[in-house]
Amino acid sequence: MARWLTLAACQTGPVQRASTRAHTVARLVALLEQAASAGAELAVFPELALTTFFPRWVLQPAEIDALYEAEMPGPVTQPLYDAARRLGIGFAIGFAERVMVDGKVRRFNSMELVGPDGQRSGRYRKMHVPGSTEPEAGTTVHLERRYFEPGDLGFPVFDYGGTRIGLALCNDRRWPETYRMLCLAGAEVVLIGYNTPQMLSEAPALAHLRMFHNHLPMQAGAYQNTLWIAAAAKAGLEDGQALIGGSCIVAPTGEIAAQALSLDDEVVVHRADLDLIAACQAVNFDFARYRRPNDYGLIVERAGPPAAFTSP
Ligand code: CDT
Repeated sequence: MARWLTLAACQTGPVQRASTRAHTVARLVALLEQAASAGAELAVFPELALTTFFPRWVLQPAEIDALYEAEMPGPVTQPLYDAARRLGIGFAIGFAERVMVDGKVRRFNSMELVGPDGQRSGRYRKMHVPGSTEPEAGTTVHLERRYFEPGDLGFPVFDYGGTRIGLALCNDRRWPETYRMLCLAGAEVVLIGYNTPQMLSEAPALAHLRMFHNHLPMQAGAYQNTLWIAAAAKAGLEDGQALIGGSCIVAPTGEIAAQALSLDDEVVVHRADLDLIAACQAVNFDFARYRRPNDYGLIVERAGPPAAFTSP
């Protein structure tokens, strides 16, 4: 029997620091309603969808806790979970997670997967946390490592009504390991949320490539790992910083099946043919038949210069 899953990438425009969480959640509910009315069964929201991208600032300790969620859902985010149940559509959402573990506060850049029953069905904590803990001269201030520790859950894969779902956040999408780990764990669909600045002061020569470098790894990751990908940006001018859009749904062929046109709240929907995964595997990526992990040689972390060549 043919297998289909209709995916929605729910891009948001900026979430300014002055916005209330309740106002932002109402925007997300409206996007979820649009996605459901277009027939979507599973939607993805951006990374840190509930707040401004606060790692662009050095904040005072007293300001920080208000930007994290101590529980999901909490009283303010509950309407989103209620909407999922009412509409019969699941979603994944990025948020700043604060948890107490053994009496110690831990903070992660996380994503939650919620089922069409409005119940939590998975959690991921961002593995590739970019930036620094302190502003560094000559670079765009990007302090994710000040506010989040790297994830401790690996790349889990979750069952979503018979489809295997993986999650990833922003910088993760640039790393081949993300897709390969999820693929090896059996993922069929990867949901990604991101906040990507348009300009990096340390690399003006790359400025015109920001969108290319957004789509390139997702298209390659989808193709080489036979995955569907739905990726949602937080876009537009947020608290003075321009964020790229380009939210999209990518097929296992590497093609972009649908893409956002604005830098604002926008829903992109595509009915994903899950059988395309097997077709792509049969053509090029029959891992069991052709992949040779035992023969690839010694894996050396950060290998030094190559040894002088000697003929055998
Ligand atoms: N949020 C996030 O991971 N953003 C990064 C920008 C890093 S710039 C130091 C990204 O890869 O888009």
